[in-house]
Amino acid sequence: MRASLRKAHVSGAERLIDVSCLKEVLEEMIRRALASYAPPDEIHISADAVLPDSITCIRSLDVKTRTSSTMDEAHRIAKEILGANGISSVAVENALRLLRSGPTPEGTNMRGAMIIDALTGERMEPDIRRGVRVSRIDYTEEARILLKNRLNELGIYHERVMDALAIASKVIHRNETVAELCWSDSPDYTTGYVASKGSGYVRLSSIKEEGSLRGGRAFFVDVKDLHLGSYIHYLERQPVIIDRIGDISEPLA
Ligand code: WAQ
Ligand code: MG
Repeated sequence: MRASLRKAHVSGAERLIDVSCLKEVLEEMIRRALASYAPPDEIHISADAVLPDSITCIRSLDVKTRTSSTMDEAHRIAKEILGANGISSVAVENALRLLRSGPTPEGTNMRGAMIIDALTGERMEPDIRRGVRVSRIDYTEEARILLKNRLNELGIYHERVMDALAIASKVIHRNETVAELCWSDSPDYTTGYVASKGSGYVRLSSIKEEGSLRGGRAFFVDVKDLHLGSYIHYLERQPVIIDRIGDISEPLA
């Protein structure tokens, strides 16, 4: 599902489900579109069949939570983790700047993500207004329930955490991805994350100003051995199911 207001993206969601749940999930998609921070004037919902044999099963990334009291502190932690993963400071600064100002040339949000060269900081996605939209990703029913219960136990459950962990786990699973940086475009959701193979999914509170409408995603890639077309095809088209849940740690101050 994707919803927009005056052509600007306001909400989206992706599922990979058994056809028997289609009606229920389509209703859920409409509920979500209508619950976005701005009431959309366009909603697109599409459903297509995938071959069961083409599905890859993966484990979700381990989850940690780092609590910051200021945006500077959250950005410092983000830089530290991204730097430790070998992402150059020019690439990190570029991503932070674009996510703060709105990644399209008009300074609005994209429907998808930026792909950024981890060394040069250059953008590589073919359409810098749309970005690359990760799709065909979901949890098995058992994994979804397990994760939801665990997040609830730790007091960090939010529908956004479930969705974002699924996206990050799919993105990081692919070898060309070095790390991801993300925060929401919703003005009232100020927790974002950095994800990588080494660090797992690290939630960072206060990563954006309360009230800011700007958000997005940056996938940092290693361009050595990168075939952009097949990388994007994996993100957008390869069906991936999370059937095992990684460790979820208690929030750290
Ligand atoms: N594929 C690629 N990019 C996407 C996708 C997707 N499937 N969905 C959203 N984006 C991009 C798009 O530019 C959005 O404007 C931006 O990301 C933010 O999307 O653990 O809610 O759905 O508490 O607003 C992080 C959760 C929440 C942190 C992120 O993102 C936590 C969130 P939103
Ligand atoms: Mg949003």
